[in-house]
Amino acid sequence: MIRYLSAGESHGPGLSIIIDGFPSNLPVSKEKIDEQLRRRQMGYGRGFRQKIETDTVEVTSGIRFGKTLGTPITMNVANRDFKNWTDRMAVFGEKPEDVKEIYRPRPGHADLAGAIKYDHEDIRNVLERASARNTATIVAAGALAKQLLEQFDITVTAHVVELCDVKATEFPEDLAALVAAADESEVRCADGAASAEMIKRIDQAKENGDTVGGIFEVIVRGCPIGLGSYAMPDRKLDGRLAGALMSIQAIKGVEIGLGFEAARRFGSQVHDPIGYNGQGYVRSSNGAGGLEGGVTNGEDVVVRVAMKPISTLYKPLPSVNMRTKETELAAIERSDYCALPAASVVGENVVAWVIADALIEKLGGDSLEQMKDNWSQYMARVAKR
Ligand code: EPS
Repeated sequence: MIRYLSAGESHGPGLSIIIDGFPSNLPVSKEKIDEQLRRRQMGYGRGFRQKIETDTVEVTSGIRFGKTLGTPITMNVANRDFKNWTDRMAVFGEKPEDVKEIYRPRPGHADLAGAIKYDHEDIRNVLERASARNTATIVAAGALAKQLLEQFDITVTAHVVELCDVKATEFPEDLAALVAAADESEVRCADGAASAEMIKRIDQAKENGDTVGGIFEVIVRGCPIGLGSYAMPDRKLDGRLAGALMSIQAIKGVEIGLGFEAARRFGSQVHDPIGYNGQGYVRSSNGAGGLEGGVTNGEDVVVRVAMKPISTLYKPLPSVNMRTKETELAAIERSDYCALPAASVVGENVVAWVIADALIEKLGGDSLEQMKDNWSQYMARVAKR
């Protein structure tokens, strides 16, 4: 089992994550972690903040000479913007007299419930941690997970399939071509025509002081049969994926394979016939999205994730001043118009984390060498069935 604890405020000194349970002797590239952090910062529709930040990771434990030790790994990502917030976000000292407090919660944000739950007058105390800035640490963890999965030829990729009312309809079937096309697109959408339309929708939102969300798809290729389990609800891999993805800021829905569409069809149009090709079991379709009974079935794991539009609106919705109880417009915090392309990168890394967790659970092993031995043995058994 791998686990992590993360910490950090959006405009505080920085973000941290401590990871426990990674096997020893895994070669780790800092560049590959920084690359995922860089991808997370990209995308059309981001606000001014990304011009300030160039996220990179500083590792302060758990890695020696480029390999994991099997001990807790600590990673830190500095907030470059903190230098502009040293008075308002000071860790110690008195609150400055002129500090601008926030009393008007934004509909859709954690502002209202958070301020009541934790007894904060100044909503900044809530939004700093609720902020999607924190996804930088999750991505750093996912980037590490990806490096473990690479050792077993398991790849995780993501692309945007819908943005507001625009749907991608034509994208390459070949995975490498799909990824290349998504990488080319400013909205990470592999359908060129839809991409252009999506950009227009973001411009429209920006002009109207509004925001847009959408749907991205994550594809895991190379998963062996047998990750996760049907034996206990909390061991089901589909539940674990959905839980992890739903924990990303602004995510409101997750579907696996056909997802909600399966509910509209007869069973014969949903389930994937089983064949045998002399080497293993094969399917002629993948409506299950690679998961049956909470266990991987050897097909691609396919997950689609819905992100709501960001809740900070430059043309704000009505809210209530929590001090005076008067109806006022919600507060405006500097924000993005659309963070869907970034969310797809976050989702990709979160899925990598969950799959790595399931792989470690399946193969056991305190070291990479033990994992590889167990992999060979398991794959040999699978081949005999
Ligand atoms: C966010 C608001 C914006 C985003 C931020 C998430 O930050 P700021 O208020 O500093 O402009 O840019 O996302 C990031 C900083 C990031 O790195 O993803 C929010 O309110 O959630």
